[in-house]
Amino acid sequence: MFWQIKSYEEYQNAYKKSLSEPEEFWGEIAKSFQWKKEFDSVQSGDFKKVDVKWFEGGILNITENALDRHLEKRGNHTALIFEPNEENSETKKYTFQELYTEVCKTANMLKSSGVKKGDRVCLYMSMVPELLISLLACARIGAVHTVVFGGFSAKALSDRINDCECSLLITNDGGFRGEKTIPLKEIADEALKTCPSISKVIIHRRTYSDISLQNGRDFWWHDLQSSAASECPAEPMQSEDPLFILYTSGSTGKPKGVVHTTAGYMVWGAYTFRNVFQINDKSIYWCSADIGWVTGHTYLTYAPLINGITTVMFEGVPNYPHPGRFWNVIEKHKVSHFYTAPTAIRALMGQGDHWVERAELSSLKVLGTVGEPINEEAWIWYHDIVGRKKCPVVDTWWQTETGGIMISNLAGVTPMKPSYATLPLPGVEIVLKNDKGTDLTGNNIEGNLCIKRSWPGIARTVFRDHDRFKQTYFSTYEGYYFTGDGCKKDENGLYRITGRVDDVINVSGHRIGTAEVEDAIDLNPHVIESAVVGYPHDIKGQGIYAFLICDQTLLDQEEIKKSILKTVTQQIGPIAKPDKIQIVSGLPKTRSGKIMRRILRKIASGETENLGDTSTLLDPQIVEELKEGKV
Ligand code: 7RM
Repeated sequence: MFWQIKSYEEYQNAYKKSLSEPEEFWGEIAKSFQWKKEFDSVQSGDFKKVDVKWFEGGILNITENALDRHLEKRGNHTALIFEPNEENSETKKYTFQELYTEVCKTANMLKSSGVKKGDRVCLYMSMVPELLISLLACARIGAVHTVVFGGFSAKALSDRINDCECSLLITNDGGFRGEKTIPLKEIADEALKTCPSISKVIIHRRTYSDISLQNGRDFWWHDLQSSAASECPAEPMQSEDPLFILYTSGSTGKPKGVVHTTAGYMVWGAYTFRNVFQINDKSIYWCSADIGWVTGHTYLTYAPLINGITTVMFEGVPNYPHPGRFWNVIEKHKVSHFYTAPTAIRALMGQGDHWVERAELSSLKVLGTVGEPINEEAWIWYHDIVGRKKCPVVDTWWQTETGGIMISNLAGVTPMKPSYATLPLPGVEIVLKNDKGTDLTGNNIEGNLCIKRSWPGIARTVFRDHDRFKQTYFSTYEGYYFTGDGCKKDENGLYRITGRVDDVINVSGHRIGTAEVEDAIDLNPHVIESAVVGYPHDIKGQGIYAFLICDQTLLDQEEIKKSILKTVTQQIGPIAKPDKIQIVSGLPKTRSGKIMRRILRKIASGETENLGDTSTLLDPQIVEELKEGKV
């Protein structure tokens, strides 16, 4: 592809041009994709009005770019390799031609189930090929997919379905995840008790678990899909038609339904993928993320297929049936490009080098990380032990809202530095600001990470709540997209993301809002008040620490704690369970009643000195109790 950057100099030129002549720069790149009708204008709108549009006037379908476009020359090339949970059961492979047929059949199944362009379809599934196929099938007919991670609870699922009024749900009977079987259909049944918009459920059979089917509502995938026609014309979509909604947590309120549109997302994902990973036609690429998160959307599903390369999908978990599983998968499928999260790297690092060393990993060319800051020790282990010092490591910073990678080195092309995401991609104009909103300039600075201009992949809105979109991302610093992350710039101008500066906790690369966890905990009848903060955790990056004021009806603290964990699991899911719970008699509040989270964060981190100014507290004594408190 002419837009693949091959040297540091080319990177510098591309970066400069992307800012000085953005229309020409992105216009040329976008033309290399397949359009039913080419766009009339490249970009309009800005971050003041928050009305960004890309490639207006264009008509396309993203699945024609991911599938049809490759059929003639690469129809027999492997598009998807599925590696099941059980190490010894059979892997499944799909060529581009086979994947195309499956997507068309599934699209026809959705159509005959009544799904129309613009309808929202919820996917609550485990990591099986049919999940990836379902995403593409929705896109094929212009339905908007909204994937809910299979680890979320019935309540979390129904909240999401109701927020965007999905008409159809696709799920599995159950999902395999390591030693566990997740009863997806059972959880979905519970959720659907409060989801009036859902009129049909399609169940893909995976675990053969015993489930009940509701007459007239529930249908088996294999009954409907096998008889569907194997050609399905791709729905003509406007560039700015919505492609998907994905819920993500912020510092306040319920998770937001982030909306991505078609053309800009496609161009951004494909462009960043090829350049960051430096793939070629023979690349075999494995992204270990679950499709329930944005990484699984952009870099497991869309970007690799649009680039016509093989994507590997793994159903299981890193340590099942043993801590060498990841490395065995790489060996088995001759993976050349591997993309995972720091939390997995840290967990596997702790299992000892022999698990890595006994696998034959010579196929590896590039290693990537995403989701949270990677500490230097984990970076070096990944580079030296997994990559045998031969593979560049790309540390890719981005967010659900950015659609694709924003800051990263380009593998083997631009400089790398342990724990640094390094340099912005073309089109990404970074500004670091202090809390007062002043731009910080030069090198050796640290501030709040903002982006000054729009790029093709940015989310366009929060579903049916554009004000919240504006408020959340564009009101802290007017005219700028504020990421919620802190960032350092070193003496050479390389960027290092330091973590969230808002009330979002990053647990194993999963974003969890403290307010969301507090709201869940507060539903427990024993709880009077709660405050939740993050604290450093060796494996997860951050852990969840809850301070609770409880009533006196349950005297056994262990009972209370158990009950809290149950409440959180019911309201959100096991991923939001606090790692530590401290029951307290009061919280550090100012006279105006605001909880001083700064103090709680320090106490949760085990920092009991230098708590800063506590004189404004209503009851400074409480700090002493918290410091001494038992967890
Ligand atoms: C892709 C994804 C976004 C948040 C983001 C950061 C953190 C992601 C990195 C990172 C340091 C990285 N989307 N984050 N990548 N921090 N270095 N390379 O994770 O919406 O789920 O999370 O994740 O705090 O704001 S996300």
